[in-house]
Amino acid sequence: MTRTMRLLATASVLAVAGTAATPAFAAGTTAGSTITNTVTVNYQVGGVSQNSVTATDNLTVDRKINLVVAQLGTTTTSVSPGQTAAVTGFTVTNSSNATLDFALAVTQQSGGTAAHGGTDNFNVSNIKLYLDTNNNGVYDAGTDTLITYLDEVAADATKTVFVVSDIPLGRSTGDVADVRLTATAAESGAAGSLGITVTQTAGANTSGMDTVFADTNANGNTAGDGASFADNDYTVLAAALTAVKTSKIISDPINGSTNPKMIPGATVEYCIAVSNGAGSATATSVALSDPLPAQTTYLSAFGIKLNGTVTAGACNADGTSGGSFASNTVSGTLNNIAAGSTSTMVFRITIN
Ligand SMILES: [Ca+2]
Ligand SMILES: [Ca+2]
Ligand SMILES: [Ca+2]
Ligand SMILES: [Ca+2]
Repeated sequence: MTRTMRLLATASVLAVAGTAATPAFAAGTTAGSTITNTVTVNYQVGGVSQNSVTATDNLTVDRKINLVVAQLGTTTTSVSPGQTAAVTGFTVTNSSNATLDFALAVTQQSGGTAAHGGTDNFNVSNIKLYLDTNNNGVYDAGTDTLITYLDEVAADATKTVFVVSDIPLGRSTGDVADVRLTATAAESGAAGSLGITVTQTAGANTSGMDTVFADTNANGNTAGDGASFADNDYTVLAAALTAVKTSKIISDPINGSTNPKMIPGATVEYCIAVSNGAGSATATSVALSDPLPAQTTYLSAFGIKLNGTVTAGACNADGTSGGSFASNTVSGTLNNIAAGSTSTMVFRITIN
């Protein structure tokens, strides 16, 4: 062969047949899968094509463990003191190239900056985790499933986990409780049970499926530990009710309504003014109960006036009749009291 012919032959006989690995997921080729790459060598002798020669390489794709826990939504959960089943949430994304289980744990912060900027100053109680079973991003009692871990999460899948807890009574507006959800990669094991915690392969690459932790240090996390956490929080919006009870003399049997005095037989008007602080939650079902002293007698002719107003600290005569008198006790339920508002209950007695 001439040099030119030899170069042409060299170029033409090396047809390489490769099986390109096509990533099935953003997380990459599925762990444990085999990539087979075969080369075919064609050649001639004396101008006659000979049987080709092939060579094959098989490699096993290793497992890259990556997961990200993030807070669900962008705002704190506003809660009332004593509220039960208060919901905050997280997403858990399996960015690994394998199906995994995830162990879940909730921890509470003590002090420090909460997820939305306030300072954590209380803990919630009765914490439960629920999976967003119907995938609508909202906690649905009776539909979403109580869980302690995430089972069989496919590569690239994201699960929404709700933290449902109770808020203690007695907290004030602006109090914050931060909760942290930590997910730890576990072997998928059997469906319906939590596998053992995933461990990294130590030392050199093996011919089998090795495991590498690829989780990062984003948002205060520790890189390369096969776990991820995020924080979310509850912020209290309480009502700030105050009550002021006043009395004024209306008349007496001697002076009538002109400079009346608090003598026996005198008529006295009581006013209970209930105020809700500015920036507070609306107070509902505001029920008043006022047992009368033995030295007084309820004046049924006047009755009970509810939902009146106050001007400069003095109760106005503008309520509407309602309430009840039973067992020597005056009772009434006021309309909802919004932030910065005041409402009254007014009744009269005579002095025995
Ligand atoms: Ca706390
Ligand atoms: Ca749901
Ligand atoms: Ca499992
Ligand atoms: Ca980590």
